[in-house]
Amino acid sequence: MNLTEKIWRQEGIKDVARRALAGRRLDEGDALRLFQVRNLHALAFLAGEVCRRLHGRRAYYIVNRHLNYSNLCVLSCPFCSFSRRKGEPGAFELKEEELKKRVCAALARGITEIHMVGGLHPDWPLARYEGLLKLLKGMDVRLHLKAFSAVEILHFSRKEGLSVARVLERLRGAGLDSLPGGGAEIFAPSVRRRICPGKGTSREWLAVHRTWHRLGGRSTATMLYGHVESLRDRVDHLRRLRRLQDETGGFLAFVPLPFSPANNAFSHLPGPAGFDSLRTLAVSRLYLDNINHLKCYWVGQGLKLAQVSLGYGVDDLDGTVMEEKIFHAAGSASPQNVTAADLERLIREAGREPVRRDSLYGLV
Ligand code: V47
Ligand code: SF4
Repeated sequence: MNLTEKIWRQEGIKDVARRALAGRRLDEGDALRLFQVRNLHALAFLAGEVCRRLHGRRAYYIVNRHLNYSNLCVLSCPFCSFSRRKGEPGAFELKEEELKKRVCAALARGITEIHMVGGLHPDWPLARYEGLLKLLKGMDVRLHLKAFSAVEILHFSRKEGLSVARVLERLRGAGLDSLPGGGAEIFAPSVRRRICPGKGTSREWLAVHRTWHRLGGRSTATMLYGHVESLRDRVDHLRRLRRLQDETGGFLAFVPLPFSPANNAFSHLPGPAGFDSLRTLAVSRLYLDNINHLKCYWVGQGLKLAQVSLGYGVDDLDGTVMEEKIFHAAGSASPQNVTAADLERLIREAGREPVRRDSLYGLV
């Protein structure tokens, strides 16, 4: 018996490890057992092997810019440090001219994607969001517009009295290319009631992505972990995503987001340990056998942990991001001026081959 097998036996996961290596689908019980593993090396080996079969030595990054049009929000999720009410200190709404200036500077730095989200704005009509998309597309038709989380889409649909499908069609007509994965949080209703009351159900979040996928669109999925949820809740979240992906195949990547505790109503919680984050990434890689890419969002995880995560099943570090507000409002100390060269160096130092990708994982 080699050392790896010995560790699997010690951890009681030899059968799960064998199934994973044979390319067989793991069930929820398997995922829960993997979440309880104490020796991370056992998971690194397995998730690393699955990642290698999918992507070889390649690890992806994108030259992109995040853009928040406003932080005004009709909700006040207790984990959120970003949102403000009208007139509150720190509240902002970017005028079209300001958005244009930011995107113009980013285009000069070679971005191929804008990732644009905001709070649930109390007043703006759908036409305003259509106008933003048209404005950005007008600056460079090749620019990929990844915008509006499922929760924003639901908000637009309720405010306008339009179906989700109609809202998505109108936004696509204005230039929307893909949906980001925000707002998923944790799907279990008992957790949602505590962390994001009023935000809509998991069914609604999944229905927005299902509708978008049926329209031929692609999207990403997230999970906000490390607050009040249990490991069972995480497994339940992954299960619901895997089921939808079996149905539509529309998710490009999964992005676990670590809860950041500064400046919000959950600041008494510590946030997940690095150990927990690596374990969560590895289990996600092993359980989500139908989502091709696993992204470690370095802004939330920190650059050093993001680099280490490349040994735990991760094949994508997201991008240059340029200006990030949501995690920084919640205490992130990640730098705001990371370049493509920085990301390439991190990836190379981890023994992987850096690949600059576009938004659909084509090579740039
Ligand atoms: O929807 C908010 C989360 C999301 C906190 O799709 C928080 O590729 C941790 O969705 N601590 C926005 N998380 C970011 C996001 C994202 C990021 C990178 C890539 C992609 C992608 C999506 O951040 C929100 C919410 O789920 N969030 N506050 C917090 N205090
Ligand atoms: Fe608003 Fe989103 Fe923050 Fe909740 S997480 S308060 S919906 S911006």
